[in-house]
Amino acid sequence: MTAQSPKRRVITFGTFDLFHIGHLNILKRARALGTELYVGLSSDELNMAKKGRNPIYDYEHRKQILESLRCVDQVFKEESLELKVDYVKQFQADVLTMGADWEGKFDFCKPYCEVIYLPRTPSISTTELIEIIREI
Ligand code: C2G
Repeated sequence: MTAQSPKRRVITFGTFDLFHIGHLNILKRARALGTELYVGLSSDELNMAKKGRNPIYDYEHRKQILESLRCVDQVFKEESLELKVDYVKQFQADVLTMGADWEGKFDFCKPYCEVIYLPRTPSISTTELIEIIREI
């Protein structure tokens, strides 16, 4: 009977539209912080609220892509940016992690879980990809 490593639930959030290497890197880095990774995937409506546009890939499409990744254990719908603490409690997360563009923005979750900001992958973003594709 091998000793089970203690569960360490990691939670992260995002839209993950036009899935790219920056998204994959942050999810792999997030998973490496613990033993399970829960991803709060922004609803189409939340993306409209956050970014003023609908995502290119709708929620179901984005969810299927994330659920196919080995490093992701569960995907749930992120309905609002204001529900972070609720989601941390709901999934009993030990760690909340986000890319460093969110540095400091989720420190209010520190009483409930560890908060870690990870380096972003340089020079790629969904917004840039949309602009490049538009110019082609
Ligand atoms: N990311 C990254 N490197 C990039 C692009 C994105 O590390 N080149 C990270 C972001 O820092 C974020 C995650 O990938 O942690 C998802 O990015 P988005 O889909 O753009 O998510 P965002 O719009 O930041 O939504 O409640 C929080 C929001 O839902 C986060």
